[in-house]
Amino acid sequence: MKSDTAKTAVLQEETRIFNTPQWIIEHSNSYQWMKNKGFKTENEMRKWCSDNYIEFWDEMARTFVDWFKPYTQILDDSEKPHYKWFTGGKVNVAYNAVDRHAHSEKRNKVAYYFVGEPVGDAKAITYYQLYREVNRLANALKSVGVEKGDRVVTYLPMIPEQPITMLACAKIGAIHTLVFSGFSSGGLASRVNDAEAKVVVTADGFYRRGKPLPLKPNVDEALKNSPSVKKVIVVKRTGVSVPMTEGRDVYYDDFVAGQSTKCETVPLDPEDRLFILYTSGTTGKPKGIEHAHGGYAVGAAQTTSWVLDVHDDDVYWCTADAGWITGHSYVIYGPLILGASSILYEGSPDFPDLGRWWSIIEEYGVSVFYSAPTAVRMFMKSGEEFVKKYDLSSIRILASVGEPLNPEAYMWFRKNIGSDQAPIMDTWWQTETGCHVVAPLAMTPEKPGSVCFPLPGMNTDIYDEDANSVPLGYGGNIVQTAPWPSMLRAFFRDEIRYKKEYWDMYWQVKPGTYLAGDKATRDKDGYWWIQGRIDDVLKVAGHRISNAEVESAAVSHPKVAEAAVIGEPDEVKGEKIVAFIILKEGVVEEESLKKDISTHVRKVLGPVAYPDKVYFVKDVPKTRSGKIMRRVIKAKALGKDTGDVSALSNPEAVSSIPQIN
Ligand code: 6R9
Repeated sequence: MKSDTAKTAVLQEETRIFNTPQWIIEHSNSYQWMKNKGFKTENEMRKWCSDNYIEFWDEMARTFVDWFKPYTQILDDSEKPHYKWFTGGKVNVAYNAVDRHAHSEKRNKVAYYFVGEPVGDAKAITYYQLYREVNRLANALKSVGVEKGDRVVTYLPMIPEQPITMLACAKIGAIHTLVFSGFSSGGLASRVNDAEAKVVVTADGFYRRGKPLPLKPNVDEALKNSPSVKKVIVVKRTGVSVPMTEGRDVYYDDFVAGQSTKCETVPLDPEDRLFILYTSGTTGKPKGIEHAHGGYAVGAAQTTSWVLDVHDDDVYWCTADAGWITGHSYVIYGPLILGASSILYEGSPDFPDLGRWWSIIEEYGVSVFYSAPTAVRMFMKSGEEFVKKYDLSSIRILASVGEPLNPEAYMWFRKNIGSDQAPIMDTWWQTETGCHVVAPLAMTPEKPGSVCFPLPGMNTDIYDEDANSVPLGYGGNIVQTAPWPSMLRAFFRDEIRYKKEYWDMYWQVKPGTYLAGDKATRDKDGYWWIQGRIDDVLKVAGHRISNAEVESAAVSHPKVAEAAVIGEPDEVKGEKIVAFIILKEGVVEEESLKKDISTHVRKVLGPVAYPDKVYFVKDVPKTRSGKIMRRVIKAKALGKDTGDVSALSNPEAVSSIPQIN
């Protein structure tokens, strides 16, 4: 293997540090654990937990999860790269998320405050009510022949039937596969067919920006060639009339009518699959990532407690759609396993106006709020007017996921939503990792834009191409050097790709090293900075430059709301930096401003990062979870085929990207 001479260097050192107020630190779950164990410093604790990860995860597995039968082995690594956790035990995530609370003093505690998009359409669902609904649906699914290991696809908006369906599947050992309700029929069809789903659960329609939109017709279109599907269950959400196929389609209310509110929860092997979640690869068909009941439950619950610091008396809100891994781990399983009260919001952040989210925080007294950089930048773009109208003083902890939270966005989020005191948990992780991997804890002094350090129990490192850990001040590939409980178990029916994508890279040198597919650097203090996907990294005049860093520098220009950066092939420099810029509201597009933005980036990062070309655009293509699709932008800008765009939330944005060559 060729040695990696062109390591990514840190171009800009962040000097600002924010310390969390002492009362928030002392109140935090991770700090209390640290004190009980007698660790003196955060570093000492993080290091001990990762060095002794098997002992650590054993304690976490016993703390956060109830086992029908105790496991006899914590980790079985005899079949790398397929690891097994908690072998010999029996478990079910649905028991942990619902049954046990419904039979404890929490039975009348609110599990979800459902907030529909139409203002005033809201209801609270207690753990006991959730338990009864899950049981009814589980019985109904059994009645149509759904068995352990069968796949059930949901194609639903963010309504209570979403978690109910997931939990009903888990309860009987069926495997759920969520497909974003924003996906087209083509995206749905490929997932239904790859998973060979027996049942699809959907809704007649959903509300988006005040309008009821139909959903069921997409399902009919998608299922034209899906022989595996025997039943389609349709939740009445908007009441629009939809075609129903005789014998196949049934309304949800009719489906569960008359079913018992009691249903046995099946004790499962911890490795039995809980879900398959498809993530879009850069090429080819989407990858079906498999997660297992036991380890996933431990990782999701432990990080909801330690990183998001959710307590029993919190009202917690993660704005992610359930169809994204963030929704699985931090809207559904993590908070439910802890027995927390969460908000489940159906609609968009800007309906009826940009104050909707803030009004919900005020009304319900939300204390832990988990969102994404794309949302923060959207609010930044339109100013503080709507934020100022609401009392957000209930917020104690903020968190972010999905893309780098640019320092500028960090500052805005902290000041305007966090009352200038709440720490921001910028959490780096993936569908594949199942739970947070690199993130601050409440006690961590934060640098804006940094995801801080690998979490306790994680063995995360940055390698060069020869599997050497890079020194401070340099960057390389993010790797996991040891397994962790909530790790992916396999690709659904694609062993070759599973090995190729994650394990082959370092197999010869260090077998069992997981390649995450992202680049990161560590600064001189050891703080981690995510540089973006390996494929998105720019190579300018021999220097590797992260798109994330250039984008953050552009966003720190006072007139810029959002930036997407790509490389254009250049005979001299290898690549030229091209920036697509969304300006803040009210800013006039002037030629001179383009130069001004490039000069600003040069001032922040140095001459090598100078954007040669700047274009103003109205929007950039993004995934449903708010990730900028640089692959698509680059293809469009260079006049190439944009490939599969089924995962985009705003396909129309593609046409606003100009061809540049
Ligand atoms: C949870 C999730 C994973 C990819 C990941 C990385 C990017 C996620 C990030 C982040 C910078 C963060 N990513 N969190 N980049 N800072 N805090 O997003 O899962 O949809 O599978 O995407 O998202 O590139 O590799 P998933």
